[in-house]
Amino acid sequence: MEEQGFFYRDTWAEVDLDRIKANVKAIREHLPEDVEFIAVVKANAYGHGDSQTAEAALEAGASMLAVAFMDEALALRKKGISAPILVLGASRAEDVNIAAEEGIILTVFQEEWLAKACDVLSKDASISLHIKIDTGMGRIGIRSADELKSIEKLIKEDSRLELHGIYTHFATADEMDDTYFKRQLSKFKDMLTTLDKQPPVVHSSNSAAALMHADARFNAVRVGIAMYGLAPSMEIAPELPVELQEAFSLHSRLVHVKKLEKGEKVSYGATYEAAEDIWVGTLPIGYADGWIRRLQGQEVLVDGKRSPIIGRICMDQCMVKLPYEVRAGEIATLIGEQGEETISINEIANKLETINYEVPCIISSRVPRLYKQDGKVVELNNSLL
Ligand code: PMH
Repeated sequence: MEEQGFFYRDTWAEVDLDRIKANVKAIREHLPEDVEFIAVVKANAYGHGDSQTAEAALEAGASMLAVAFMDEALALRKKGISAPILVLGASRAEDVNIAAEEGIILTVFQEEWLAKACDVLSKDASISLHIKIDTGMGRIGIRSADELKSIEKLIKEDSRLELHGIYTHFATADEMDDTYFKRQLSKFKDMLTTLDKQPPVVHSSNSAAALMHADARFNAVRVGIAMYGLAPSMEIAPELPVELQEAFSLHSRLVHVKKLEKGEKVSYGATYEAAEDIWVGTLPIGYADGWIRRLQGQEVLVDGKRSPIIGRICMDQCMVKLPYEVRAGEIATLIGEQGEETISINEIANKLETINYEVPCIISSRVPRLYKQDGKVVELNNSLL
């Protein structure tokens, strides 16, 4: 058995935990002290690594974690994370005992679900719940005051259930026009007034709202994207009150370098033809790593220079046009800084006509993650070995 976490391929992602901590601290400083920071670490912490990000965020001032579904919460428990974890998405009522055993907080948004969960829950078990209100996102959540009252009553009547929180989610907090946002906020406030008693944790804000809308903070915020150093949208990026630093970078090494003569072709379909004699490098990264075929033409940094990907991107490899002859073994930076140049996650998102959230999420688990803290590598995670 090899040393765990080692990797044998010349492609890896780096996650700068100091930057995640700096982002959490910068956001925290912008919030009143009594507002709890819920670190959103779903989807393997937006591709950054769930437990590593969770630990960094908790150290920097987060007090709670949020994930999308129970498996993600259980994965964090397995990795020794003992902080409160809220499951934001739907869980199966049949699974409440597992959540109860592991101290995982579930989201409730249906009366029938709650009734079933009560049936299933062991006599001596107890579980904390957050009620989700749908104020206009149209995804999951209670939509009427009557249903909210019934759910509150059911929870109050069962001593095994603790109403720990209530929340909603905004659809347009990352836009400058706040008309729809205000409508959602006012609906949430109305729903809160129908409660007999407000639970300890009331939250509505994602990164955008936490940073841009002081009136929507209540006593906790759920921060994802900003913690990773990314702006929630290009529209509000120039308006953000805090300085954020991208924590994720992606690197590979040239495994082969050759000179192509004018007229020679590259990759599947032989669609690229050298217009003159050129130097070409091969990188061991491809669409199975999340470096998808749409990234053909995107530049990578080699020797601090921008070098475009030429020809079709293959499953595990792609080719770049080098500025001049470069030794095999040189590092190619696909996302991040090299010399004077930077390729940001936003540049990749732009090329893919998508949002920055999607970029680190799609870099597949086949790409090992290397964690840096205080300028040193502190952990390697290779999901394959
Ligand atoms: N709360 C909920 C319920 C979420 O779904 C998300 C992100 C967040 C908080 C954090 O948002 P932020 O990253 O903008 O700070 N959810 C998603 C999603 O479902 N698709 O993209 C982001």
